[in-house]
Amino acid sequence: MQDLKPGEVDAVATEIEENGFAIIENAIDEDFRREICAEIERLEAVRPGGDIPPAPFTGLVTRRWFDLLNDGEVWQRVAVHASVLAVLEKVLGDGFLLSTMGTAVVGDGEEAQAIHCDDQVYSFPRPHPNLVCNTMWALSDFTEETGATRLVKGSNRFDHDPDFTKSYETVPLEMPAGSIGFVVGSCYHGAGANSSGRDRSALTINYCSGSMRQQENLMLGVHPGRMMSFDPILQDILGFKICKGAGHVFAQDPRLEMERHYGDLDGADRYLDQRNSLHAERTSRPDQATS
Ligand SMILES: O=C(O)CCC(=O)C(=O)O
Repeated sequence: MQDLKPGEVDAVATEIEENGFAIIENAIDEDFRREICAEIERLEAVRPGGDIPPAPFTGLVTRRWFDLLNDGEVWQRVAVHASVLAVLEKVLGDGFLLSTMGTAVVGDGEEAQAIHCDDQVYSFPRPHPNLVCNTMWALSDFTEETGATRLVKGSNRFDHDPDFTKSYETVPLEMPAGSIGFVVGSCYHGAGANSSGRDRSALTINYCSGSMRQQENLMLGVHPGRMMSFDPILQDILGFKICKGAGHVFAQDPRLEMERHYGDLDGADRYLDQRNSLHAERTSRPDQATS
């Protein structure tokens, strides 16, 4: 798709502020969508079943792969989708960060996830400024039947976090494959139940304000030499851009020292050769060891 124009970016950001969520249709070009789906198939082959064991909150038949910046190059492009970043700048302010990237491939028969907020991890009293904004990438159609994300409209303005034991009146984030949905961190939501007989294939690419700690330890999980090979925009949102004085090395852009420190490395990380073979140990799935 064409990047959103400034007026369109403002309209999406306003809708997020009003309702807690918004959708951009046709945000993922068909070739890009297929490339991401092929990469998910590759992950299924090398780390079967996802990177975390089945659990009630994250799903019993939902496959979630993480640490994606150590996988195919396509994830580096997913993280910096131009229209997404333009909207996030309005929602989270200058200096926002990539917080965590994961897949959310909800399998047939999955029950609805508990209603929660993505910024609950920070335990800030509400109301508070926007701390988090999640983006849901629909790689297949999001319908009630496939398990479209359920949302409580306007809950981003509530003065308390949701109670996991309660049920809420929700609306489904229905959108065709190729769309991206934004869900601000204070909006009550959860993945829907999937009774469609097929997967609901999606990504959750989550961003936070520059003053918050990232949920995934991206700065430690990726080899510094590899990070130095990334697009500067991706480096910025990993935490290399100074945000209101925070994040410096010698009071300068940290990339200056990173270049001196790691610049002679070619970005190769020998650990990556054995990373997939540790999958069974990480997920306690000894029957699924791969090489
Ligand atoms: O997959 C979805 O629809 C929502 C995912 C979500 O809210 C979560 O995993 O925290």
